[in-house]
Amino acid sequence: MTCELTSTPNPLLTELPPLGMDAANLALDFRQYFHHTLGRDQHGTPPHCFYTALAMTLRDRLVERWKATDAAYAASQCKRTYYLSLEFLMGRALSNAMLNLGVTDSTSEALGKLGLLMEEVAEEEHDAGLGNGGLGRLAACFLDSCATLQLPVTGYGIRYEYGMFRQHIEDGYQVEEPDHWLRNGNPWELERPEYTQRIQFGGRCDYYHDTDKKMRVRWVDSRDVLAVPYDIPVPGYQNGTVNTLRLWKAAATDEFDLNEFNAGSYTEAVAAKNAAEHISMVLYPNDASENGKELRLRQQYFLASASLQDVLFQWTRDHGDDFSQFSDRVCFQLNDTHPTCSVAELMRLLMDDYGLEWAPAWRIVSRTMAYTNHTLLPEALEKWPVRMFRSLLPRLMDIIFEINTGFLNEVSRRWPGDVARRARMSIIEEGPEPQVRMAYLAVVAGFSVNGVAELHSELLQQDLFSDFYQLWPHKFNNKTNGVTQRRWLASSNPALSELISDTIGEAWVTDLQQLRKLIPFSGNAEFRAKWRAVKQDNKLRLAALVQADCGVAFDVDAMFDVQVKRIHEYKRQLLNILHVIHLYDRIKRGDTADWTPRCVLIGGKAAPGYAMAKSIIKLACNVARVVNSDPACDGLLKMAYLPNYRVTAMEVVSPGTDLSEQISTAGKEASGTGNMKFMINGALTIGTLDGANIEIREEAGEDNFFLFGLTAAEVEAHRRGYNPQAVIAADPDLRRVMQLLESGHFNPSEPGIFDGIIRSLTVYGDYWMIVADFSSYVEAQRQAAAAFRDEERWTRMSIINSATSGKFSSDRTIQEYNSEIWHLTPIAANGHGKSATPDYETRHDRFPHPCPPPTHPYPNLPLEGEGTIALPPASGGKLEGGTGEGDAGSLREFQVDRLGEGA
Ligand code: 26Q
Repeated sequence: MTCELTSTPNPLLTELPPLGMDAANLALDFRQYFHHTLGRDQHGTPPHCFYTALAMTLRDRLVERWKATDAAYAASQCKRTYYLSLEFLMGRALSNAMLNLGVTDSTSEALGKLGLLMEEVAEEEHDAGLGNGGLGRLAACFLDSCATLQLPVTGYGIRYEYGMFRQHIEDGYQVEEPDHWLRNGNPWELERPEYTQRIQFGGRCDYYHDTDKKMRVRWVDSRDVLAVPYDIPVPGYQNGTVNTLRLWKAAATDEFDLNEFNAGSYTEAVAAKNAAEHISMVLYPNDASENGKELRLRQQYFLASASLQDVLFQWTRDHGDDFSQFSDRVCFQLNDTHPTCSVAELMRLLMDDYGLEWAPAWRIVSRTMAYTNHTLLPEALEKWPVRMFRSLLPRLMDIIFEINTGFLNEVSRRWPGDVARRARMSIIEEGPEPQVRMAYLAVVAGFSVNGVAELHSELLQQDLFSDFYQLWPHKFNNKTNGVTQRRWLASSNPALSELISDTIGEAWVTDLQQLRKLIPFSGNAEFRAKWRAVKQDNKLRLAALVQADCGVAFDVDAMFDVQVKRIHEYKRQLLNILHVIHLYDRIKRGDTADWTPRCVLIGGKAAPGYAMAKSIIKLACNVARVVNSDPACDGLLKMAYLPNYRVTAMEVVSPGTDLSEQISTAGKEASGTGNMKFMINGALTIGTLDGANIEIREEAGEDNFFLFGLTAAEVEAHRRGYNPQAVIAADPDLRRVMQLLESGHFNPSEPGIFDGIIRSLTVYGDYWMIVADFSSYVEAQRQAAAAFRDEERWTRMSIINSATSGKFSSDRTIQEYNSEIWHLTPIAANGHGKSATPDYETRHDRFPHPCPPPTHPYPNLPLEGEGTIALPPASGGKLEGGTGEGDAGSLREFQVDRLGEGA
């Protein structure tokens, strides 16, 4: 039961005076929380209490704006997007909240008065590591951009009790440890038990005729689980907007206990409760699908069903059971296939719970679902055995068969008699163990299918989804990824941010293309000196981290050469390690003329079951040990393996990096987003023509990028008749590297442990083309080293990289999602929660490319002669502004002149 406080003016509901944003008010609230809420004093206070008191102080300010934002969205009846994702890799929230509220300085002052150091308090926060890597962090960057653009977008995910495991390195081996990130509580979340949903599993379908003699379906005899929402505020940048990330926790139903209890078994009742709560217990730590794990399918359906029921609950509260406007007002963005159960679940809810017929339900589903693909790797494409699917989700399985029947009929109409094509395109893969192909389900149902970089989207159309592209070319589009500059520059690199703002103003914080204004300053020696000084400071910070976590001393005058990302064969950390061995070999042979001292840092987690990835970690650690303990390498080469790489580590790593390693086999990395974080912070990239690297190089100019390796097309062509052993034999550098490896030089007391790696490069045919790309990589590394020795040249290139990184803001990405897929109108949360900066109502002037009012919600979708679709009310002047005034377009020509100068 909920309380309805609707009677006569009730003082409980009248608005409170706005909370003060100055140091005095913040300090007062902090003390209040410290003493009264947390009940602490001078004796033995655990350090996390200081953090909690501060988080609560800031959260109050967020909640003010949160409620105002909710009210503004409700009042405008605007269209909304729901971003469905099994992962949200949020990292820490504290400094982001301060930045976006505009209270970083006043908070620091307040804490200072209380004898506390902000940096120390902030260190107490655990990362919210509810994601594996790129896909999860992308979701977090997108939420930040949506709030900053004042778009009504809600994230839906799972509140995992245990996020991404913590990684230790013991004797060079990865050791996983559970990440109990909620141990000290989570001050940012708000439990909302009043919006609990019920989720069904198992049981069977009961087909019956209703009172109108219509055939209906009931899902009966199911084992149910409750989904309890926890809301997390997502603040926009100093604009009064706070959006919501709603995370679901699994809980047992009451009758769960009761049934078992009545059967006389208390312990079984508790065990059953446990089983229910397992669903949200742990994030799967694989960033390629772990096929066939039933618990993972449970998680996926749990998220889909809870979120859709929640959306439909809100819809019917506002519109009754009139769904005629639903697809004009609602969009679901599926973050990869993981939430694709949503397609069938929305059909089920509309038909079985709300009484719609198949055709109108399908019309709604196929106009509201949009799908983003994040991988081309065949092993990462999700498939579920029909048998498992049917026993866990019987009603959904029936619906998927029905969708497939309708779809295959369409295929037959388009390609009569083409049986092979029907089998190829079927959502159900036939075979001894038939499987549901989740990506095909998403493509069939979605009105939009996008890849995450130009090359990737192109390959989706030409390769993975080519049959579907022929059938429905209008569905396919590209949305090149981006990252939020608020976290990845403003917050994580304060010194560079200050230098940039002092030089070109602060507008880059919400309009990253403004960085182009830095291009002319690359020619200014004084500015270059300042840029270098900032980089040196950031390298000191990174060196301190490496010293603390790896026990290796990095010299800040050396080139910091960094590769941090998940460990995967296709990302080719092995190629990087082979290059280090090559440098070591050169040192040992005395080939050190014109040497550039280098510190190589590798970091990242391996999926616990991925043996080859774990061997690669071990090899990196062993090579590091040999290099670092050989006096011949002193002052020339150092190497370290950074344990437990995560969002918070990247906040120190990217500002302190000189050279960013983006060296995947061409055609395999969908986009990459680490590459963008490094570029924004002024690192130069050594990379292949893969993912977003291609676009990074286009923006920076080819002279400011160290390119090597086969292209995606060449990789495929190369496979025919490729003989890596012949290539090794013909390359003396690589031959010596392989000899060192094979001789056991890096594993004298652990014979044979790298045989798997060696064989993968030789007798198993080098699938990832490491041998094929080796010499070209070494040459690009030589060029990078030579460029680094000329510090003025390197600084110029560094500035140009940062200055031309504007495209890689997630603000741009989200503007594109919005103008081409979602068609949302920005809504300002005016007049409610006050912002620290008074000008937030006109903040849209900051965006150079406002979303135009939609002319047609789905510009590419042919309508079936049913007239135009009603649009949400246009937003007055809100869409105006940013016509290019103050934009840096004219600097492009300047750049063309300057690029290459001195290069
Ligand atoms: C699926 C089923 C069962 C268990 C696990 C999974 C699973 C989980 C995570 C599959 C894939 C992922 C994550 C994929 C990922 O992070 N992909 C990356 O997405 C980035 C954002 O678009 C891209 O930049 C990267 O290129 C891409 O590898």
